[in-house]
Amino acid sequence: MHLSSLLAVLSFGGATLAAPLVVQQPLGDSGHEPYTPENRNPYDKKIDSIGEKLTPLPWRNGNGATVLGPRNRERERQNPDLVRPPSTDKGNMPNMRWSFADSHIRIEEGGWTRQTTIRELPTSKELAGVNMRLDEGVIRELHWHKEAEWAYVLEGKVRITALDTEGGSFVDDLEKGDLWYFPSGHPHSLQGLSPNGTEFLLVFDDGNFSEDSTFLLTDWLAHTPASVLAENFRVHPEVFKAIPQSEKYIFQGSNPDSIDKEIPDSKGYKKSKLNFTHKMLDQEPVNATGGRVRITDSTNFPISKTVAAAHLDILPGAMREMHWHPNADEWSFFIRGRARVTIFAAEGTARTFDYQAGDVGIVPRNMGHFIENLSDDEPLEVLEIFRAPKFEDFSLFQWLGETPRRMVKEHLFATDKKAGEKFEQAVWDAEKDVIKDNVSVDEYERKEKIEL
Ligand SMILES: *[C@@H]1O[C@H](CO)[C@@H](O)[C@H](O)[C@H]1NC(C)=O
Ligand SMILES: *[C@@H]1O[C@H](CO)[C@@H](O)[C@H](O)[C@H]1NC(C)=O
Ligand SMILES: *[C@@H]1O[C@H](CO)[C@@H](O)[C@H](O)[C@H]1NC(C)=O
Ligand SMILES: *[C@@H]1O[C@H](CO)[C@@H](O)[C@H](O)[C@H]1NC(C)=O
Ligand SMILES: *[C@@H]1O[C@H](CO)[C@@H](O)[C@H](O)[C@H]1NC(C)=O
Ligand SMILES: CC(=O)N[C@H]1CO[C@H](CO)[C@@H](O)[C@@H]1O
Repeated sequence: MHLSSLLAVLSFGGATLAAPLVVQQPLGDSGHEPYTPENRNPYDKKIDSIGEKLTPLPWRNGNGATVLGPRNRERERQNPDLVRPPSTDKGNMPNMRWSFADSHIRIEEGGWTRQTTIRELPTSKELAGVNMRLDEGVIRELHWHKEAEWAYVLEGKVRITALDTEGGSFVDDLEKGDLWYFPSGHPHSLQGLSPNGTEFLLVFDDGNFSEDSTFLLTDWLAHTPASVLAENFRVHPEVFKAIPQSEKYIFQGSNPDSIDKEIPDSKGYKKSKLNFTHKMLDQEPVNATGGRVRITDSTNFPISKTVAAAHLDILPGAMREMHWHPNADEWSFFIRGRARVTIFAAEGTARTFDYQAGDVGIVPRNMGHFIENLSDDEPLEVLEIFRAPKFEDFSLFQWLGETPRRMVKEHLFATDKKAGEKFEQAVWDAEKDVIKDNVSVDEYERKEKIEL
């Protein structure tokens, strides 16, 4: 815990939220040759092996040895805290990291898809993720599935269509930073729009979901006798002689017209009373000293009853404070930057993982953790996603700050009264500092001439 951390108690949607971002102490002097027998790193400070172009070696405070056998230097560089874990890491913990770069890609006409499910990452139990790209005009065909679908648009523009249980129709065009949510079983379609189509992250509320086993319009019709189709639609069976013999799944379509021109003009057409979409990045952020947080759950996106999410911009030099989530496993998706995360699993067990753009991270519910910026120049952008109606977390800082001070000191500083006083002081100062520093996002943008 960095004692210079700052705490802000901010209000969001009526609930009190401890500011999850805190300013970190600068990266200490790990030396220019951190992976040598001579190097000492008593505080386990992080090392950006990618930024500093270092290949990690398992030397730690004089212990360890070189690697003689076969090596994958790229992977070692991506995982500096697996090759040389902090000395505080202990015990067994299942894997909590997966890169979409390691997922099989299904290539189709004008698009592709790849998934991270319980099969790729066994700890991905509550949620499964799919990364999909649809070029201009390309359609992910009309379909449904038993899982609810939540999505975040990563790039480009996409048109979605859906039907609700009262026969109400929904059509909307979305762009980067927008969300959609289709409740379980609701039929829908997706289409990439001009000029370059779209790419998005889909999240399903079951880790065992498979993007290959959804219910598709073409698949159903191809497996229904033509006589039944004729009876159902009251036309001659000949009408169906040219329909696809198997599923289309993803295919090139024509560019759609505006929504107004495309919706059916029949008397039976009904507009849905529900809103399946939400503009997450247009939300007013909660400003913390080290970044910004946007939380979207069923309180501000009512249809999203089973998925809650937080979008975090963590500035270079900042960290998402030590915390845990009481109501669901965390399924994180890293959009940009690099991060170090240590997960504490009780019974003296802790393990550190490193993440970068395109990675998925899991933190099982209730396990303590933090997210540190591991990059010198790039801000960190992360989505934290949960199978829950509401975003909930507990802040270690807030807990200790709001517990009687004697109690805290007797736990941590019984043998060092001076340190106990310093700790107490840090808490006081932190509360004052927050007000001074709460515009640091703007200052950062002005100074660096970048927009987050
Ligand atoms: C679309 O893609 C082309 C080719 O990759 C690129 O040159 C162009 O800038 C893109 N347009 C937009 C609006 O992103
Ligand atoms: C996942 O689904 C498959 C196919 O439906 C099933 O065989 C398997 O047992 C399921 N696995 C888990 C962990 O639920
Ligand atoms: C849905 O809600 C969003 C606000 O997040 C709004 O911008 C959008 O216009 C709404 N869409 C429809 C079709 O009502
Ligand atoms: C957060 O900061 C942005 C500018 O960076 C500002 O527009 C917004 O009003 C602030 N939000 C709050 C809740 O103070
Ligand atoms: C930031 O500071 C200003 C001025 O001190 C204050 O009015 C505002 O409420 C603060 N915003 C937050 C999100 O703490
Ligand atoms: C520990 C830390 O703060 N790491 C880096 C995050 O980004 C800042 C700003 O660029 C760097 O100075 C830090 O070294």
